[in-house]
Amino acid sequence: MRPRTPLSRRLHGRVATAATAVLLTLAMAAPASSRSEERPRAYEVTGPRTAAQRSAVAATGASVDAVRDHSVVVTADAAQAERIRRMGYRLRVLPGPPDRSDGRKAKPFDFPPADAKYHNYNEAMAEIDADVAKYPSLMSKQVIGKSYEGRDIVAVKITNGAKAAGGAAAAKPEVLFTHHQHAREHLTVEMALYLLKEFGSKYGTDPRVTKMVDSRVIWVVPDVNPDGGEYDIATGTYRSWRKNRQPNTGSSARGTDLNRNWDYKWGCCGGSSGSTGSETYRGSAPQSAPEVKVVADFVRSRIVGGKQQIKAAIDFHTYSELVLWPFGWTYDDTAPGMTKDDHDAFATIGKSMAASNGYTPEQSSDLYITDGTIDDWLWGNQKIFAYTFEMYPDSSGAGGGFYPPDEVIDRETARNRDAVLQLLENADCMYRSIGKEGQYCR
Ligand code: 3K0
Ligand code: ZN
Repeated sequence: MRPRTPLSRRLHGRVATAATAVLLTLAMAAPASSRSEERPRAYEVTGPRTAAQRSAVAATGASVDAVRDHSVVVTADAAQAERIRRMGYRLRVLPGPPDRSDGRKAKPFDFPPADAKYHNYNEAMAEIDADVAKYPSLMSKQVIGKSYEGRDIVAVKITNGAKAAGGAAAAKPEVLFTHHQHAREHLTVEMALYLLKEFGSKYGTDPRVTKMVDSRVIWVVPDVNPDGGEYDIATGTYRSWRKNRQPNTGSSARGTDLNRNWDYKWGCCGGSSGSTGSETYRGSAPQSAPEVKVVADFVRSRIVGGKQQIKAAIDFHTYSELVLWPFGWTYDDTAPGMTKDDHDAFATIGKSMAASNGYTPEQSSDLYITDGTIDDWLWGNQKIFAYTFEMYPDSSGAGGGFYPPDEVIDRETARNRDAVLQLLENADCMYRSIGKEGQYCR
């Protein structure tokens, strides 16, 4: 394994503070339904220190939601919690999602009143349509397929001359931004809406934005998991839902973890679960989740003349403030399909992006082993330099975990502006970052 910044430094500030404890206590006022025994619950697990120990915790089928120097936060059902306990670790139940009702009732399928600035599915689609209507020469929208429950999954194309089919746009390096694979990670949809606004409104005045919109094709898929997202907010009380909403044959448990369902080393390595009830259920087969198939087909459709046009990508998640790169299926830095030069280019640009947004850069498997993730597929199968950004907050405490208050949306989306521009600027030759443009890009 490559040398790493000491964990204690990387995790500076991630340990719960007294203020956090107060907030957590207040948040205990969450309705009983979110704390019921049948539902998975959030736990702090004290003891795991190494990636191997964290992978063993994840292999129970719990999702590992945050990593600290000698503990993790997981979402686990009772059986998974018991297995983790039997490993000798101490578990502490964490409060359920916060109550943001402000004492008022939320509309069905809407965010609670105190988080009204978040966009539900219809609001996000309306915002996208408004942006496309406002910047018709820069943006166009495509419906690339449907979710399990029949919602449109859309891709927005941003480039000067976006309406032109092929032609001038065909030669431009393409970059993909995907959002909201995990239902409860709503801040990622706001990130997508920010990108549309930024590229539309700053074109012609901001030189970096203008240059990228002129010379790249930017694809934004704002909502990969609309069914899961809507389910998460349907009752006015956050449900902490992660997966999609597809039924599973022979089981009452619904949902596939989309980020374990991609067709590369699917289920290979103990980084996902074969149990339908698990938070990291990998699905019945690679791409068995319609949402994954839709996005994968879209990516494959960008192979023109035998060449994949998409050169780089970011898949946005929350939380932990991380910049991650592949592979997740192995601890090794280099592996079949990942040369030293590939790894060095990933790491160099990953670290540079992290320097701008203050996130922690590392290989995905430094956290824990995963398999069937989008990044491993995008790189392993399509040779697209794919990163995962885990957005704000850095810990499960004061920042609100998966549910940061809507006051942070503007700050935490704009925080990634420079990193996104850096990726776009590097996309024509990622190997330039390691001084090997001549070898790889001529
Ligand atoms: O590539 C990765 O390591 C993905 C990390 C991601 C996941 O799918 O486990 N973390 S999250 O579920 O907490 N957003
Ligand atoms: Zn996620």
